[in-house]
Amino acid sequence: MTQRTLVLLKPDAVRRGLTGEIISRIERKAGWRITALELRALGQETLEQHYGEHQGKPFYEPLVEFMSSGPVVALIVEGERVIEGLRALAGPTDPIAAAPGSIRGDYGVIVRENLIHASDSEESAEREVKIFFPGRA
Ligand code: RTP
Ligand code: MG
Repeated sequence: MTQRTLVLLKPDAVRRGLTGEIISRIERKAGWRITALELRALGQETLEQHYGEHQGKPFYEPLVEFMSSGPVVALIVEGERVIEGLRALAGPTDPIAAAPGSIRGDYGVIVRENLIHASDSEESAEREVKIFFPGRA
């Protein structure tokens, strides 16, 4: 099943110089292709759209502050079962609970600063692609 997903390399990944390492893990997966890639700063409006499901939760305000603390790298990745695959490559939200070998498990400690976002369903992927790459909707 060929799918596409929206990935963000979060400001901590950019600041720490880990984007090349993370992108190369994605590129090495057989048959997956990066079809869009951009370094960009995220404004409040974009973040409200992207993380709207979390509005009102205690971690929402610090999350938005963190996500606007520096540029992110936004990507579209396409390929076989890429939505589930990228969530597996990233690991669980809490990096301490993430297995070594996953991106969050190898590089993260803090729940908020967990390096990478990847869409969690086909519906989320289509919604998020529209937010970050409206020309590709
Ligand atoms: P994401 O949306 O960024 O791909 O991450 P996720 O699905 O694994 O986690 P989600 O529940 O959607 O949470 C979104 C992001 O909010 C931050 N977070 N902080 N308790 C906390 O401090 C807390 N919980 C979540 C993380 O950056 C998480 O990835
Ligand atoms: Mg999420």
